[in-house]
Amino acid sequence: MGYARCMPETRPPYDPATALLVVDVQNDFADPAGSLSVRDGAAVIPVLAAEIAAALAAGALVAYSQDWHPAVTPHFAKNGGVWPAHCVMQTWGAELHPDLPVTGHVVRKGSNGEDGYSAFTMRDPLTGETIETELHDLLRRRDVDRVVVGGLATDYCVAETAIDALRLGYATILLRDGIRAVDLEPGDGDRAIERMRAAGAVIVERLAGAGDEAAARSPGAGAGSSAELAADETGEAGS
Ligand code: VGL
Ligand code: ZN
Repeated sequence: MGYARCMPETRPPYDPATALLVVDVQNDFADPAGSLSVRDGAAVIPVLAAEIAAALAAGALVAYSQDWHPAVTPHFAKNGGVWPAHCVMQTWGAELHPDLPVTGHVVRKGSNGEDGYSAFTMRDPLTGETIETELHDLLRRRDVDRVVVGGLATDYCVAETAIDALRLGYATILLRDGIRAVDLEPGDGDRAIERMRAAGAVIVERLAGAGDEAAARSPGAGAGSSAELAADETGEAGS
């Protein structure tokens, strides 16, 4: 999908038909003391805070996902799954990080023992059945046709959310500065970004705060105006 098709120059980065999806910015992933802490995970918070402010200012919807597991679930290694216990409902680890501004709907996933990687769908690990969360309905009711995705972790919940969004027909923009990877195997995060790109996601550094903070931190790497972004990304998206 070409950038021009999903974001014509006449369309601003955020508008009322766009939703910013903030994936799993929870203590267990974002805090170094969390049980499944993602290296540098808290670095997504200021980036996403700026995106949230820009989205709200433009009348875009902001929705948050929250991994929300029972204490015993086939998702956890001790119960036959693959992960250390994390984001157990009603515990500190499951709380959204205290520095994250939360203004919008929170979608919880995994509470009935599902593997809830995507904010849109959960998979019952025993039956293999796919179960929808309320997110697609929520976006449809608001006539959202485009989503912007950031959060944790690049190689699991962010990737599954972005790929589900594309499958459901949403133009999908990934905020590369607003994601971090678990990297169980080195390179997993980069491979996940390539999977999202191949599925049709448009990859940008960020949409908000570009040209000031971003440019100051890494000269030349910060995204410029949205027109400049459009030019960059038309080539990068490869259509
Ligand atoms: C996640 C592993 C297990 C994530 C959730 O939020 O990326 N990763 N559960
Ligand atoms: Zn989980």
